[in-house]
Amino acid sequence: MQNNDFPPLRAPKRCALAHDLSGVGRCALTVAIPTLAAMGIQPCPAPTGVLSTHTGGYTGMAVRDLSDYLEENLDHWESMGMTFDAIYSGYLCHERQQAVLSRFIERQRALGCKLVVVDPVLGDDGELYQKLTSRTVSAMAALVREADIITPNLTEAALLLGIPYAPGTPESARTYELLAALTELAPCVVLTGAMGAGTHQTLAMRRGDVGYWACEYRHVDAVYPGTGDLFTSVITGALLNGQVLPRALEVATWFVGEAVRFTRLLDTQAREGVALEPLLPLIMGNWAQGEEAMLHRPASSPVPRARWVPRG
Ligand code: PXL
Repeated sequence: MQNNDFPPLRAPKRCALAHDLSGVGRCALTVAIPTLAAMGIQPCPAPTGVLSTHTGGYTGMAVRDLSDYLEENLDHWESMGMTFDAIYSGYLCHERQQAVLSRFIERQRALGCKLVVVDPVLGDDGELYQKLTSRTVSAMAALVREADIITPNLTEAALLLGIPYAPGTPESARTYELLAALTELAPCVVLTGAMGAGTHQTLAMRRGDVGYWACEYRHVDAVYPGTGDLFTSVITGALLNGQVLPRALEVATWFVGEAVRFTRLLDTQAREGVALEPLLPLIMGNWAQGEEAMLHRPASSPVPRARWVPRG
């Protein structure tokens, strides 16, 4: 390799990852680690638990809650003076992990950590994931208050706000109200799975905004677990690479769409998640930290553009 083939000589940014390690059924760490690494970020996993499979669409899985280990892991990092550019959390194996993570976030912020992403992994389609309880919901409702960005789906948004689940988000006045309520929990909200008449959208709003960003995507009639983890991983990687929020929204929406469409063609079991591995080159090579540098290769589908929807 010639010297000038190297990327710019700077150490990769570090992201602490508090998610479970599920061996089969791509989600959590098995999605976040490769995605962030492909985006030029160093993933530092602090597992919340280990499972033989994720809990959606499988039964009888082997599970170990790693709450004690998680605390030791984070304490060890801190005793070495480790600092992180970002902290990104997802699935909690026990509600007591909230206090452990909140303390870690607080101490890392004091050391200069500028980005805390909490994906409040709780459920989908109006249902809590199996094994989670109302105590997990309360713990997550506390943890999101430590975040800079939260990325709920509509089910998780309803659970966090304690309101009934309403599939779809029809007209913009209600969407605005829902996003504004979520920005009272965290300064920035990215909402997935919004549906209106015939359109599917991801949405983003910052606290105090008088509108929100909406990014439309082509619906595919297939549901894969772990797409929320993939989406938030790309959002996190894009923000760490210097992208602005609407661009991060566009790239994450596009990449998840590509993964879903590709996987659909393979005819694999939905519960195995999206076949992410062959698609990683699509988000590689963005070390140049520029708007368009994100997309190393021509996209097979165009990257959607986010639209600003002013308050109605
Ligand atoms: O993708 C979210 C997720 C993460 N981790 C575990 C899960 C799920 C969703 O079902 O079961 C263990």
